[in-house]
Amino acid sequence: MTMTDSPQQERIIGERRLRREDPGLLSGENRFSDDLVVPGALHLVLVRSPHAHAKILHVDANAARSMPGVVAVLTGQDLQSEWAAPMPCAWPVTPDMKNPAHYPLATEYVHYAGECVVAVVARSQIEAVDAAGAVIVEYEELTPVLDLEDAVTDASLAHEELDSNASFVWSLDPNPEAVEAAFREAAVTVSERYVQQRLIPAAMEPRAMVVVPSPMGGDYTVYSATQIPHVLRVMLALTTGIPETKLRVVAPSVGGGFGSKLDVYAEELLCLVLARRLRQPVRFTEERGEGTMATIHGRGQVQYMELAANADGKVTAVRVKLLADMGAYLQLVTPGVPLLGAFLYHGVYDIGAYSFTCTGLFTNKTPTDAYRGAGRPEATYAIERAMDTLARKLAMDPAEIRRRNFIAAEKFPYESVAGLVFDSGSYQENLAKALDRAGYAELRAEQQRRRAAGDPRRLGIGVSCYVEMCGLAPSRVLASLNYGAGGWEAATVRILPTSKVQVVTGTAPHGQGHETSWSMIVADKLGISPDDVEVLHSDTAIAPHGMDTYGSRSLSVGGTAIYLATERVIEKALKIAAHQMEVAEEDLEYVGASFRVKGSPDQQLPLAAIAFEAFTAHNLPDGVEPNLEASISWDPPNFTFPNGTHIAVVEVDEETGRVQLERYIAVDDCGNQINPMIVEGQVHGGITQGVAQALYEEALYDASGQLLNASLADYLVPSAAELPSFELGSTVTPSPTNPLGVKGVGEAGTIGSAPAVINAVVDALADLGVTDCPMPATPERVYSLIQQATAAR
Ligand code: MCN
Repeated sequence: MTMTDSPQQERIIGERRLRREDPGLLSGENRFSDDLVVPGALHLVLVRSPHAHAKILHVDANAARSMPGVVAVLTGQDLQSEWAAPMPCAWPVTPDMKNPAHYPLATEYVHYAGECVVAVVARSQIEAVDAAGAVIVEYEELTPVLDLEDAVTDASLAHEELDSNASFVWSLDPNPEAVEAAFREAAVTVSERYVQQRLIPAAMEPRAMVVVPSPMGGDYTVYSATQIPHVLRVMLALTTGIPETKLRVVAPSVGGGFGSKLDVYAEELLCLVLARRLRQPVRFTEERGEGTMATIHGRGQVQYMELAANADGKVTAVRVKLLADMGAYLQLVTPGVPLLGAFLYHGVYDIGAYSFTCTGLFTNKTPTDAYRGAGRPEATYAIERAMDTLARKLAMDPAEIRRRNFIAAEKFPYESVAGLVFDSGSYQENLAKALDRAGYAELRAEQQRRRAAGDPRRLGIGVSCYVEMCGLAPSRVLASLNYGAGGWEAATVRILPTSKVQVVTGTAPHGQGHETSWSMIVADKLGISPDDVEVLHSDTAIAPHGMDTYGSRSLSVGGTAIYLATERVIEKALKIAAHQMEVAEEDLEYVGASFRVKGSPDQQLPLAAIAFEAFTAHNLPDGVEPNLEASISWDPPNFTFPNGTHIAVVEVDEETGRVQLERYIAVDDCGNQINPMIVEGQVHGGITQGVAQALYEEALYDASGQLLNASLADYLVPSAAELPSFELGSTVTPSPTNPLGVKGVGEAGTIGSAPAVINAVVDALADLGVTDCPMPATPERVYSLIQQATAAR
């Protein structure tokens, strides 16, 4: 049976249903990790390194130990025997990748400002904070490695035991001769350098956790604001030596993550081993300023991007060299982040020759890791900015140069030069719809009018077309990339005796509305109300199998697993119905939550009756087990490839350098949509994060490696007030990768938006001779670009 087998049934998939999660989240009724009341819980506070790079000479904890309420003050040395293994990096991208041992507390050296050095445990938070202030650590300061390009050749080393700052070099160079030939024969080439500044994730809920040991010891419940309860359980077991069966991980309500909670953090490990050692619950909640240094950072790359093209604008080759800032240590998937973009630097264009090399480098800064889009916003930025440069060199309209290079709709499934198979898409249609929605011709006319009139409010129009790979799956492909886990997802669907339905999913939502979406998938298939479907998740005791939520995988992998499990439940119910009605299975059809005899709609048996029969098991056919339940683990055959066109319209004030985002148009193709309202919400949030990178956000360090904007008063996270209403549209090319025909959407907005905005800023100033604008396009930066361009004329 497929979705199209039951046309008479009322469709729930595709409805704009309000998220059932929101009342609890918005009213304060839901409980987040820090809200959990755990009697007797001790409080962990960390003494962190004030230096970017230093040797620890001496720790004096005597005064702190004797302070009121203090239970323990422990150094890295004190806790070293607790660890079965160092902190995990699950993505060793090359066999010779350098990965300096990383323990939750530093022992000999510190490698970034904010690294944990001493754990202070006290009966109250305030007592722990006071005692932490009394710990004296003597350091010998060492030269920090801070600049990514300098790190390549720098005599200083971020890690004293390594012989260079490189962690790995990873290449994808399927046909070097073809690339050489294309550049040799090119009529025009583009050679650009782009900087992906470091970004600080700013989820509404900071990281928080509490570990509760069983009264007799030996079993532990770990509550954490994490995106990955399942992966975390495995990693906690491997790192502490506690058997996995003795660990239950629960992610209560989680207030956003954007990739930053896809990690195994020192504080999670510390709370667990301290609970084991002290036989009491231990909790930790980070302060916002602490989080800006101790939670991973995003991006942090320098990109050298080259295009070869012929005279009519057809791109013949793309060559990329990337420097990727790992920060001080490799966190869970740090080295893999650039690889997630490695296959996509030719974007939506049909290109014959491709070369990509990435060097991962250590610096003495906060470790980087996955941040919304992870590798794909960076790739899209590079190709989309370079395409605009090419258009300018050829005096061609940016939309026209894209049209000439798109992968044609009839070429799907399309085997890319980088070795991927793009599932489906209609890139021309995305562009046409977005241009139409924007009123592109009128915008260009208005731009000319303002230029001719010498209007200081310059208009800029930026186009960006993207494709991404998400739904991180086929486990075999992940194996070929050396990724340390599979890409499947698990689901159980069970119909209870009273015909209410329980869904157990391995996904771990933290703002994506899975309870709503998953209930819609099941309700649509069963012909019941979504209100009768309960969705259970994020607790390894309830959902023991799962690969969690990241990489816009949850719907295309986890949602599909639920769809397939529901199908299996119906298949079992069909057997029972046929037996009860004394007809052949082939003579029955499933419509409106009932099995009915084909051609005799009056002869029917409701699913509710079968659910009760399956429970009493009084009259089941031979060989059919009691209960209506099915569990599956689904491993998709391919990634999904969402795509789209985004257009930003900005006004740049020539007199102040201020950039105002006037309009934002996005046409996205995420295949069939389960809930268009959730899709739009995801796109809104995603666009906002990309606009934030383009215009506002950047982690700034001083020459000694101190983070200068470590508070939300200094680090500019935009609010609704900075943004226009987004104008959204969609194209639907169902993905053949899964039976729902869906592709992910959780990161799409972030991937398309930063290049659209910067292309618009550069477009506004292009007639002055401006060809690039580094991110973020702050008024100061834009103003000085205008001054330099004007002076050079
Ligand atoms: N959806 C749909 N139809 C589609 C595609 C998606 O109805 N064709 C719905 C899904 O059913 C789901 C939601 O959109 O309810 C997102 O689905 P999906 O694209 O599969 O992404 P994930 O659920 O795997 O979410 C991960 C993604 C990532 S990688 C980041 S980062 C991110 C994001 O989601 N972080 C978020 N969105 C976020 N939203 C919030 N509020 N907070 C975060 O931290």
